[in-house]
Amino acid sequence: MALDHSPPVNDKNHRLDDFWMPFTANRQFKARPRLLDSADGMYFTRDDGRKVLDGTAGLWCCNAGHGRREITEAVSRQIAKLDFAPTFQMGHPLPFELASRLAEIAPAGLNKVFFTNSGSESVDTALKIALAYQRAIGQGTRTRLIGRELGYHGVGFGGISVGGMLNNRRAFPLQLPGVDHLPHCLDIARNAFSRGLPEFGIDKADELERLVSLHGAENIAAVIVEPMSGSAGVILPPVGYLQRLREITRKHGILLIFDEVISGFGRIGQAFAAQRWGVTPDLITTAKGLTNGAIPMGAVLVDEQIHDAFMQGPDGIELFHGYTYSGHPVACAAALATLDIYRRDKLFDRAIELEDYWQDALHSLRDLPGVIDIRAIGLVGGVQLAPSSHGVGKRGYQVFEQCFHNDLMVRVTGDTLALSPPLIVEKAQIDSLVEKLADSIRQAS
Ligand code: PXG
Ligand code: PLP
Repeated sequence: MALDHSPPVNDKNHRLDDFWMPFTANRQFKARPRLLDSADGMYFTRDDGRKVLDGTAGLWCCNAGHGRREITEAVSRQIAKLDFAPTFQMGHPLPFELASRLAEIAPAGLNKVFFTNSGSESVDTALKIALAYQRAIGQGTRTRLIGRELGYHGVGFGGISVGGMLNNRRAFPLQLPGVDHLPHCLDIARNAFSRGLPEFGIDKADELERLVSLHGAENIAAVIVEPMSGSAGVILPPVGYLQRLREITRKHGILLIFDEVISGFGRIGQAFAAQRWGVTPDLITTAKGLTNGAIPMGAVLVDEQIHDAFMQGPDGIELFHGYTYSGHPVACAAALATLDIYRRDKLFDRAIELEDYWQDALHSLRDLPGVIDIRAIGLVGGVQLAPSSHGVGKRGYQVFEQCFHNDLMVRVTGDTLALSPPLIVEKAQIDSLVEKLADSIRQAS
């Protein structure tokens, strides 16, 4: 008779216990859960039936709003037709079609596409392509990577190494070697309550020259920045800053990577922030809005000259990198349907059309208790509060909870409330969002 080695069956009711939630205060959440049940358009519906206005496009991803029938149907059709197909030494039509569609909306030249499953994977992929490219062109000493303080580039070891958010790094001190950081561009003393891009801070880009003088350009592979920092609380690039970074990187043969996981797909009023601000990087990382959040997928857009440098060597695999699910058929179907909606409904234009209205609405909060800065552009905004006497982040979290109580979903990072509604938002919903946020700030103060 075989011995039974199976572990004892859990006898507790583990309804909420067993899911170790990401980036969550698990114990607080499980004591007072916030559960969502369904979603449609601009609203989530909670498990108790209450409707919650989505002020954040989920986690910055549902740019076309929730429950888009075209996406649901495309996904259903595709999963029934071809649930999976390998893309290693094999193929199926959809990722080729999707890559061409992305190349059409990408900045000129960035027309080669590598598929991933998330923003974190896109970042790792872009960093690896940058390193491998430098070797491919005989610049193998270029191994250093440069990120920026307060940057967020996902949670892979590459991403946290070039990222600059302390809490995402401090428990994992062994990171990639050879990484430096530019200073961040948050300067409330000089730029508080700016409308649009802040005036002061172009000089922060000159720090790159200092790093070049320190290490030698011949040792630096790439610089990665978010054109607009999302996670750290909507930190906008000072006027001229991105142009300056581009000039310095180009002068020294350093690749420039824009991490557009949040800023991509219309958030700033163009397909990519690169286009809105007229600066073309060498690589762009994306995810989130690519599939409207419906199915996980990311993509790296690569300048064709970089891609072509890999296509020069002897026959064989040019880049030893890829994911089982790179170009997954169901994700591709979701992305193609999403791009159709963006184009048909001209959703990228909406962040421009609504920009003034959005800024006026957010700036109306400036005299509320504790508000020390408001930053807004396109359809994204940050409202920064002074920390309370109980410590950094406490007041922000209180307002976040109060917002949810008032049926509004926002994001909080430290004491900054971040807002990024779906691009389908109407003016009346902007009014409602700002009113709920104002009430929540008052109630929490
Ligand atoms: N780069 C950037 C610029 C991001 O914003 C990632 C990479 C990582 O993507 P994935 O798909 O691996 O999560 C991101 C993701 C928030 C928040 O509200 C931001 C992100 C994810 C979750 C929450 O701050 N950004
Ligand atoms: N770990 C093991 C044991 C694997 O076999 C694989 C892929 O085959 C991976 C990790 C990587 O998984 P993915 O390709 O989904 O990133």
